[in-house]
Amino acid sequence: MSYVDEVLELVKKKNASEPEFIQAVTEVLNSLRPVVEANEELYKKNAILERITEPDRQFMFRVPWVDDKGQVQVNRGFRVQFNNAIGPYKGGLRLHPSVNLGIIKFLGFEQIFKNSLTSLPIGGGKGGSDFDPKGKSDREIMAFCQSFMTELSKYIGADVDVPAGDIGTGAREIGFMFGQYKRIKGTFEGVLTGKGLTYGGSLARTEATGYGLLYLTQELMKCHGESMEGKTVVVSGAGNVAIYATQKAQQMGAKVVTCSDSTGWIYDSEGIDVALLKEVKEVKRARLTEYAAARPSAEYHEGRGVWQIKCDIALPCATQNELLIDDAKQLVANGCKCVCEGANMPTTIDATEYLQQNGVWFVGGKAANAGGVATSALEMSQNSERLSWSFEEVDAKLQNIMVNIYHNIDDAAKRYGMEGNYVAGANIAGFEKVVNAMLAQGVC
Ligand code: NDP
Ligand code: 2IT
Repeated sequence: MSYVDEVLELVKKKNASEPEFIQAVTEVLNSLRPVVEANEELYKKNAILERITEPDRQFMFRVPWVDDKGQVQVNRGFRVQFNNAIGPYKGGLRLHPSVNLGIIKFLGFEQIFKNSLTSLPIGGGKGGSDFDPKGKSDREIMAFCQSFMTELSKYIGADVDVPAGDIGTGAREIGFMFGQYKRIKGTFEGVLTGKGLTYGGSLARTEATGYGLLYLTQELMKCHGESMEGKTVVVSGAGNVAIYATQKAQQMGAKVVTCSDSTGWIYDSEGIDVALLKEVKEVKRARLTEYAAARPSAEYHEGRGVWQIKCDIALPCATQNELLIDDAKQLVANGCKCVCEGANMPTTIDATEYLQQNGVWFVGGKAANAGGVATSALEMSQNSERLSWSFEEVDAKLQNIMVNIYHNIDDAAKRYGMEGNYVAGANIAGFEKVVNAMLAQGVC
């Protein structure tokens, strides 16, 4: 049995109740086969694959808080510190009722390779809770965030582990958590990113994941002799990533015709009105039915369905496993040329393979959505030097990072005879840097 297969078997056995984690590890290890085969003796002797698939440590803790009726509620909190070979642990905090250890581990594992691809010195981690922010008052959100940070503060720090936003965690939640960290520790430090602009946040961090996704997509199109101008784009999600992906795609001259949330989706023949979408989702925190009610060109549909709309480019920006094999078939049948992932692992393995086999240019989330965490690392740099850069300066750095990521993953795929396989290219390029650091640092 090959070393990759041995470790895959082991990971499946040891983590049998964590399907998303097994899915993420399977995708990465399968695509690393040529690199591992070229260095099999060295990697095996140093147990590189066993070490990279086992978190450095994982915390699980009780989060008690009092709701507006005076009732005590209890949630479960998580932080997985996966790998700090190239820098402090870095990765978001997800607040969603579906959160469990396996989901946080899959996200933390992916973060190792994504963070390495940014070219910045950040290791991989992730956290969150099964707390559901939907329908909660601001006071309830604050009560939860303060309790969550009371425990989390024991494990993080500006040079140790720097959390940020993810699903359900935006500027409001980061603000409450930062306040509690400061209160407990008595230090004002860049322990979280995605902070408000008045207390150490970076300009362009809010936009960074969506904008970065489009900078990479544009470079990919350009390298295939195409442009974004006049293209029809289908986006899923209606949160931070989806909103700013839509805005940047439109600035590039494309027409984005869909968005979706956890209950339904919108088809807007005139193109999504970003200002209205922001009002509905960021200000009112309401359902997409409100978007449809305010916009005559928009149709609202219950359930899922954006991938059935004809498009040139599809950008999944909601959550994991939201683009399935039948969706991939529909996209190919409709002539879609390009799929770039704004979300983490939104496309299942069989759907990914179908898209690749049918000539769709497919870039996975580790590369395509790395602009968010890259800009978080730029926020860390600004905090360290106690300065703030202009929007233009941060945005220019972000563009440069995303263009470089595209070329690095393209080159890595070519080096191993897999031209056009950007999934393999991203995993290989991300892995190479981390493995070199791990080998240099000895057994740890
Ligand atoms: P938000 O919470 O801002 O938005 C998430 C969106 O996806 C919402 O529209 C939400 O619907 C929808 N959604 C969430 N869960 C589900 C579900 N189980 N089924 C259907 N729809 C769902 O999160 P973000 O935009 O920040 O994150 C979106 C994705 O991008 C995630 O995969 C995240 O990990 C990834 N990502 C985020 C980065 C960031 O900087 N924020 C960076 C890199 C990746 P509803 O409105 O109903 O809740
Ligand atoms: O998935 C991700 O890369 C994020 N949620 C952003 C992490 C970060 O530290 O900015």
